Amino acid sequence: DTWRYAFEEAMEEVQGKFAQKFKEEIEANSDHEVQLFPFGTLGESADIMEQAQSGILQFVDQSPGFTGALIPEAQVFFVPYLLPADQDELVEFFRSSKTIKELFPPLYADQGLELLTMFPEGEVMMTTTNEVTSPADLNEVKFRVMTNPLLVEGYKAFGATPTPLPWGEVYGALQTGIIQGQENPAFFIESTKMYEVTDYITRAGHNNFTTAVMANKEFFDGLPDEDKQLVQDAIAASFDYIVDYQDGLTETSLEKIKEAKPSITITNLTEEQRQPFRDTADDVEQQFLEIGGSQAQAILDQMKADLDAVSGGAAD
Ligand code: 6CS
Repeated sequence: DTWRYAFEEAMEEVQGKFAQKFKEEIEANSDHEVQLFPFGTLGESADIMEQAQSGILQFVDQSPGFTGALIPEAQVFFVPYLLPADQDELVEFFRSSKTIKELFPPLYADQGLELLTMFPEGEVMMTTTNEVTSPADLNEVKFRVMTNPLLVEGYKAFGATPTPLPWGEVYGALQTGIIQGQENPAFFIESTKMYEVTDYITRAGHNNFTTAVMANKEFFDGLPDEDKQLVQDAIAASFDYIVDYQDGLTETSLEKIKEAKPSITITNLTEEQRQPFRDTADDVEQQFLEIGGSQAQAILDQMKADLDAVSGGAAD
């Protein structure tokens, strides 16, 4: 039989690399086949999510940036400066997090989804048509965000005018001047040529891009135990693979961008310049508690406990 798996990126981008590894593992260890559907083949992120919920797809990769509209608790990933900047700590968090392994699965199950894993895709950077070194520079900047209410609040707090859009509309909207900024990890800015339609890349260190892989729950529940194990083993192997794959990816992607567009300005904000962005975190966290669903407080508390555990208790 054939299992259908759709994701939000191209075949050679991070989600595509993960999916290719998953396919390879499943096909090497069973008679199942996995058919991959990269971005654009079945629609936008919201479309592939619907298809996975209805069982047309068996697997889907959708990022909390979009899932937050469906599962409000998933918006926790948009409290700025919550995830650690240190890569080892970050990976350890994703490996060990009780929030991800125990608290989120029932919330995804309520939406007909078996949450299989979450993994990081890299430090998020702003790309804009004007230079940004402070929240004042974002004043009047129409800034594209994924369709997630807390991201809207976060960019309001950063001083911008947030504009939620599906991914497919972003390049054109920048090109025609409908928006003047967006955020994404460096590999994605490079592969999707965002640098062609913006002139400044700003690193405020406010977040890392989180994504999630899920199965249709009815499909997964109906699998024999050995196939459930097969899927879980393939996911674990793909997680290890994608962490290794991303080693050094941010820096090589920034180098490629500089080569393709020597006039680009890449600014890594100093701690002092980051402070006013950082100062918004408490308010955004407060808003998460208001709009993050009935489990918001429990999710936030557990997330902080998980983060404390990987930072040796130093984080707040
Ligand atoms: O910004 C977005 O919408 C997209 N960014 C990434 C890194 N992956 C998929 C998502 O659709």
